Amino acid sequence: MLGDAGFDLVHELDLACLAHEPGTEAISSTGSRRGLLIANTRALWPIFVANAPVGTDPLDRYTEAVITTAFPGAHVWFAHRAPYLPFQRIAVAAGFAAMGPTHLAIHPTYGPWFGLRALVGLPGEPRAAPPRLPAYSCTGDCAAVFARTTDAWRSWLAVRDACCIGRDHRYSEAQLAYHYTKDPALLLPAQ
Ligand code: B12
Repeated sequence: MLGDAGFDLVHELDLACLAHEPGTEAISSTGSRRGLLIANTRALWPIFVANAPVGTDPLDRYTEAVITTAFPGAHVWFAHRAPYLPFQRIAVAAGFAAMGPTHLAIHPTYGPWFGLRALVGLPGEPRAAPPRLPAYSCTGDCAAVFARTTDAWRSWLAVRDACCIGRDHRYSEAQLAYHYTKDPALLLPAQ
C-alpha cells in the first residue's frame, strides 16, 4: 500500500538504536522498539501529482494522510513537522544511509535522491537488526561543490548532482523544481 502511494522505501529498525541520538527522546519515551523509516524515491512524483490535495503544503498533507491511514493507532513522527526530529541522523543510525561530506544522507543505491518522510513506532519486538550498509565509496568530489553553495537553489541542486552514488535515480526536473521552490503550478497537468 505504501509503495502504491509512492512511499517506496520502508526500512525496518530497532528503535533502541536511537537511544544515544540527541533529539530523539520523544521516540524512546513511547517504549516502542519496532520501527519503520519511510522514505521515497522519484517514484513518488507522478503518484503525488495525480493525487495532490488542494491547498497549502500538499505534499505534507498527502504524506500524513497516507501514512496515518496505513498505521492506525501507531506512533508516527513526520520529518516535516516541528519540533523537528533529526531525520538524517536517524537514517544513519538505522543503517539506511551514511552521512556524506555535504551533510546529506546518502543511500547506497539511491545516493541523495530520496526524501525522508516519517518514522513509525509499532507494538511488538523489532523484526530485524539494522543491516550493515554495503560499502559506500565516496570520491569526495562533492565537497568542493558544497563549499560553493549560495542562496540559489540550483547551487544546492549541484551538491546533489555532485554525489557519485545514485545518479540513475535523479529526480525529474518537475520534481526537483517543486522540492526546492514549492511552486504549486508544477502540480497542474501539462497543457
Ligand atoms: C528545517 C529543514 C531545512 C531548512 C533549514 C536547514 C537548517 N540548516 O537550519 C531549509 C528550508 C533551509 C532546508 C533546506 C534544504 N533541505 Co532540509 N530539512 C529541514 C528539516 C525539516 C528539519 C531539520 C532539523 O532542524 N532537524 C532537527 C535537528 C535537531 O537535527 P539536526 O541533525 O541537527 O538537523 C540539521 C540538519 O538537518 C541541517 N539541514 C537541514 N536541511 C539540510 C540540507 C542540507 C543540504 C544540509 C547541508 C543541512 C541541512 O539543519 C539542521 C539544523 O542544523 C529536515 C527534516 C528533518 N526532520 O530532519 C529537512 C532535511 C534535512 N532537508 C533535506 C533537504 C534535501 C534539503 C534541501 C537540500 C532541498 C530540499 N528542501 O528539498 C535544502 C538545501 C538548502 C537550500 N537552500 O536549498 C532532506 C535531507 C535528505 C538527505 N538525503 O539528507 C531532509 C531530511 C528532508 C527530507 N524530507 O528528506 N531544510
